[in-house]
Amino acid sequence: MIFGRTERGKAPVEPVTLKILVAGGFGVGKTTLVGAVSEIKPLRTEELLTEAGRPVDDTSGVEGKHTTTVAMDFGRITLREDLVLYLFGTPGQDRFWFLWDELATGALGAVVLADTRRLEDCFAAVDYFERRSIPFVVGVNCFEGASRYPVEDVRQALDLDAAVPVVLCDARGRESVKEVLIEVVQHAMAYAAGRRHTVTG
Ligand SMILES: Nc1nc2c(ncn2[C@@H]2O[C@H](COP(=O)(O)OP(=O)(O)OP(=O)(O)O)[C@@H](O)[C@H]2O)c(=O)[nH]1
Ligand SMILES: [Mg+2]
Repeated sequence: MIFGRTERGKAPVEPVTLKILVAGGFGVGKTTLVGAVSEIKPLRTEELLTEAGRPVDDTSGVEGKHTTTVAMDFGRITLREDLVLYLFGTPGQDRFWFLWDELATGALGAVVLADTRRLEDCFAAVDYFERRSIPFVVGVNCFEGASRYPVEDVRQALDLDAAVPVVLCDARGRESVKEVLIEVVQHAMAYAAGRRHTVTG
């Protein structure tokens, strides 16, 4: 393709499709992230947060939040002509943990979204991917009003391996989210190549 013109006679490329999970604690911006980049109308499974859920659904920091994901988010983005990502956003609340194994099946990699005001909320997601050897990157969703920390401080606080990329992002921004996704794909590829090397070498 040159400036929008398809070269004649060239067979269309069958894109590689990869599954990426978007995980992290309650209200950290997972649904927002999938919605910001998806080129199809994202499938959402949002339910209203209710008065009954108030004691367990801690919305401090995201007071404008009225809904929560109860099963998953689904979106799609074409990163390159030959590379399509299917994005699966997980539910953030602990009571939906039973869905995670289903969602994680076949995932190439994951984004763990973090909010520096509630960093501990993403421990469980980090732990989940570490245990299953699913490569992940940490995306620090920079909410206004939250203090900015150097990525190395976040890495230390989460006790991450030096190889795990930590990137600052805005879950509402398409370009910012695309950068995070490119990082996940690159990290997952490097991880897979490293494993092949270990197995064959
Ligand atoms: N200021 C700001 N608000 C954001 C950002 N990302 C998300 N929000 C807001 O924060 C709230 C939570 O976003 P969601 O995308 O629903 O979070 P979630 O992680 O999917 O939440 P659960 O599914 O309930 O775990 C929403 O009201 C968003 O509009 C951000 O980068 N900055
Ligand atoms: Mg959600």
